[in-house]
Parts: sequence; C-alpha cells; structure tokens
Amino acid sequence: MDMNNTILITGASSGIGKACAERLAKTGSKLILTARRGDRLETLADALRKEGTEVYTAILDVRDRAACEAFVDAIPSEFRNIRVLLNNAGLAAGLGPVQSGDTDHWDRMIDTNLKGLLYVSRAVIPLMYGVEGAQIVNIGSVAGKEVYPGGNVYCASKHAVDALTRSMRIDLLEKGIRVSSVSPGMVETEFSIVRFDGDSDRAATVYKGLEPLLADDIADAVNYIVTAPFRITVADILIFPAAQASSRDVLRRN
Ligand code: NDP
Ligand code: 8X3
Repeated sequence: MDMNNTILITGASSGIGKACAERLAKTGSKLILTARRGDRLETLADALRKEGTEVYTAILDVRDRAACEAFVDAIPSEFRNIRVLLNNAGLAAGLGPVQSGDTDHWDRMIDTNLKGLLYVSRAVIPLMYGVEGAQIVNIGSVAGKEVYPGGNVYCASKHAVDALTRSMRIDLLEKGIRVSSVSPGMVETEFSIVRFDGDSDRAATVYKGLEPLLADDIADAVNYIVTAPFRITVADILIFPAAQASSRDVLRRN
C-alpha cells in the first residue's frame, strides 16, 4: 500500500481524534490535524514529528463554512494528496427533555456534528479525486442507531451522520471514494465533561461501575478501516464496551 499520502483528522486535540492521530501516524502517512485548540494540536504535532511523522496543523472551527473553505485552500502542496478524511469533530451538549432543552446546545450540536461534517467534506472531497484508495471515515455513535431519554438532539445529529455516511457512500461511488463510519458506545474522553459544561463530577458518573471503551479502542477500529486493502469498503463498525448492550442497557457493578 502506497502511504505517500495524507490523512486529515478533525477534532484531533482530544479523545478519539487525538488517539487516531497517534495510531495513524504509524501508517507512515502525513497528517493534517485540526481543532479549535491550537496549543494542544501543536503539542501533539511536536510529539509526532519527533517520531518522524510529517504533520500540518490548522486551527479550525468546523461550524464556520468560510473557514473550512479557506483552510482547504491553504493546505500546503505537499499535504494536498489527501487519501483519508476522518470526520471526528463533534460533541454532545446537555442531556434532558426536549421540552426544556437549551436551544444554544441544540445549535452547537447541529452546527458541529452535522453541518460541520458537511462543510469539511464538501471542501476536502475535490482534493481526494484520483487519490488511490481514497476514503472518508465518519465518527458516528450508537446514538446514531438508537435514541435514549434526554438524548434527543444529540441522537438526531448522529442519526444524521449515519444517513450522511450511507448517502455519501452512494454519491462518491463513481469517484472511487469509499465511505465508512465507526459508531462507538461509551468511550471515556472529554465527551461527558463537554456535555455537562465542565462538570467533571457529573461526567464521572456516566462511567461509574463499568469499564468504558478507551479512545485507543476506537483508534484501533479506525486503523483497521484505513489500512484495509483498497478492495474493501467497511460500511460501519458499531462498538460497545463489554458492559454495554445498547444505549439503555448498561451493566454497572456498584
Ligand atoms: P472529546 O471532547 O474528547 O473530543 C472532541 C473533539 O472534537 C475535540 O478535539 C474538539 O476540539 C473537537 N471539536 C468539538 N467542536 C469542534 C468544532 N466546532 N470545530 C472543530 N473541532 C471541534 O470527545 P470524543 O473524542 O469522545 O469525541 C469525538 C467524536 O466521537 C465526536 O464526534 C463524538 O460525538 C463521538 N463519540 C463519542 C463517544 C464517547 O462516548 N466519547 C461515543 C460515540 C461517539 P476543540 O475543542 O479543540 O475544537
Ligand atoms: C456518545 C455515546 O451513549 O452518550 O455518542 O450517546 S452516548
């Protein structure tokens, strides 16, 4: 497999995106790492460069359509042969009934998880034309397969990611670009801290009494998709911690 190409990751400053950057650096590809927190990106990029990976970083808020387009225009020539786009940037904000939902939370989730994924994909896809083995991997969620109490808008945004993954796979068939998703259950990252507006005690209760997935477990799944022979399209990998059987079936030991 020719690895003289580039992997672009959104939301690489934390959690699953950061773990994917560390794992996919080992493929020998160049990396483009984006997120809003540039200091974290630089720390990660410096560590990866020390291991021999070529890394380009860019501060990018995926909600900003013009910024997504300007970011792609500014990618240096040596990083423009993008084979893999990993649409990972995303979040949940709040957990509660729709009738008392925070509309700013709704906007943030829809603008990031749905519109941001679209803006980045629309801008990046033309760079992938003609790149052998090109593929897009979207980070979905079990929340894109099922709904749970209080999950309303987050679940809707991830159902939209699931629909877009399947739609993009059809649209991009003629372009030779494969489209996959990885749909995790509970992964302990900064996800719940963000969801509960920085309340780390409440975030800890989400994983209390069970062993959640690690960001590295999701990076393993993404790595499988990204390094699979080019004849393979992995449609989706739905992955739970052993203590979880569905969004609502979780075994807690204390
Ligand atoms: P983290 O909060 O640890 O990481 C989220 C990443 O997304 C950060 O790098 C953050 O970077 C980035 N991000 C958020 N908003 C934006 C934005 N507007 N523009 C650019 N980047 C943004 O959470 P996870 O690693 O867990 O989440 C990654 C993905 O995995 C998300 O799509 C999430 O929905 C999904 N997921 C997570 C699960 C879990 O249980 N943890 C389960 C299923 C799916 P920065 O803040 O620097 O911009
Ligand atoms: C994150 C997993 O179960 O909190 O997508 O929706 S869950």
